[in-house]
Amino acid sequence: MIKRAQGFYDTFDRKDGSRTTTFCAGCGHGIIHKLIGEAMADLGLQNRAVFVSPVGCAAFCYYYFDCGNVAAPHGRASAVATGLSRVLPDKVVIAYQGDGDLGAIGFNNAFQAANRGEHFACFFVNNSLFAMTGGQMAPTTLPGQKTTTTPFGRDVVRTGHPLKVCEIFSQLDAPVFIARVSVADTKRIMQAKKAVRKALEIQRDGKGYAFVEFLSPCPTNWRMDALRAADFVTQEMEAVFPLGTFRDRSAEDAAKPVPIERRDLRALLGASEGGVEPAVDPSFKERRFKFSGFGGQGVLSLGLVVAESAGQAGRYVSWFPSYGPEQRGGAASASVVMAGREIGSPAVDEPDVLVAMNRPSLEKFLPTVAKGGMVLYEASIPAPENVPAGVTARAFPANRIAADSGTPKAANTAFLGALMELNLVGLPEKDVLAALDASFAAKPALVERNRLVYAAAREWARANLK
Ligand SMILES: Cc1ncc(C[n+]2csc(CCOP(=O)(O)OP(=O)(O)O)c2C)c(N)n1
Ligand code: SF4
Repeated sequence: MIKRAQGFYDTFDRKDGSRTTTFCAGCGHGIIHKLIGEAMADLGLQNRAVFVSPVGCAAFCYYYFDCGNVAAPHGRASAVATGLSRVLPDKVVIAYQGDGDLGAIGFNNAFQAANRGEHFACFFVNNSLFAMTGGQMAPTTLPGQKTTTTPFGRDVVRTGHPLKVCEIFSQLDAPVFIARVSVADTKRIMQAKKAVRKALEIQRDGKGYAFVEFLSPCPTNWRMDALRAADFVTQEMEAVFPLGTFRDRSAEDAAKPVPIERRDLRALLGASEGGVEPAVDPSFKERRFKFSGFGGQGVLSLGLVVAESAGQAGRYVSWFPSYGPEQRGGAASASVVMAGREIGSPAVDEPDVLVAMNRPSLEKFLPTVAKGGMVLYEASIPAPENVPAGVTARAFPANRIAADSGTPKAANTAFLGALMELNLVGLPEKDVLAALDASFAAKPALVERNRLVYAAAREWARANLK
């Protein structure tokens, strides 16, 4: 009886309720999955393994492999594996990619990861075409091979020659192991099994990058039965893609450190010098702000001042800017979240407080404001007609106050004064003013001028908005 590989789940329960595998009869993916599952379990790596699925016929690896699983966008499994292995250096990371996925859309990031010698095993399944999408030509399609996009056979003059990934990667210094194997028959599967184990042992031992290419049948898109497809691999594919071990330094190489030094995030962000550690405070209600306008109005800086103040006050805080490629003149916004515990996402889809410094941003973000929320908009913008129920919208003449105070460009600081007067920031004024002053560290002449704008704005808000 054929046994289920140890590294697999007991049953392959799919979202639609079915339990069959996703592969056609005679497909190489199932065999390759089994080799990886067995090796992962035999080497005792299941609890350490994180598997990165590609897009393609093997997109559903996470239905089969009983280990950590992540799905990558098309062509990006090597990039995702790079990130995972760098932040989780104790894990064994496995990227699995088809020849369309790795050889076409994802070639550069796979190549660069190999060149950097990232710490993961890359299993590359070459079935000579894009199978999942119906059998189009891939970079690996053989000369003369018929596919749905080369119905008269691949013409190398028009479409290039088959991409020999093992040979190309062999030009790189960093990879520890590079091999091409086949799953067309039992003898070859046994060779493939050894290569899979070697690649995973290299990960277990922290030695670096390992790459295994599998020549793999796709009877469905080749329009062949399983036996003829296996023959096509051994006779046609092997003639173009010779099997063999292109590099094996696994015995000589020692374990290497992951390529990045691990650093504390706060230190990386420069918060360690004189910074305040955020404190968990369940009583602090999370506040979400959106500061919006066009580039040049200082909306990003306004968000940054509020975020810095929150940091100084010991809150958890995130600042998330968004602006167009032109930076100046285009739409710009900054999302700020402040909380009494770690923040899950810096995105603010439903702000509690919206500051809108121009009309397009008021029109764009007004409908998103949370019930009970407050909108402050520049008073020269026509009053909005569709203020959502439960939301308060107040006009505030920030431009005029800034101009009357002698610094027309400081309308953003005027908004800060109004927010403080209306108690919408929820932070001690000393922290807010310290952050405001610090934002002009490079232009000290502006410190006092912005203080004037801030004070005038508070006064106006006290008299007119309360
Ligand atoms: C960004 C993006 N572009 C295109 C596609 C469509 N697409 C899905 S699978 C695939 C090719 C998969 O071929 P391959 O990597 O060789 O895997 P196989 O299906 O042969 O196992 C393509 C182009 C997609 N899902 N995402
Ligand atoms: S289409 Fe080809 S690669 Fe995809 S599951 Fe079927 S046989 Fe396998």
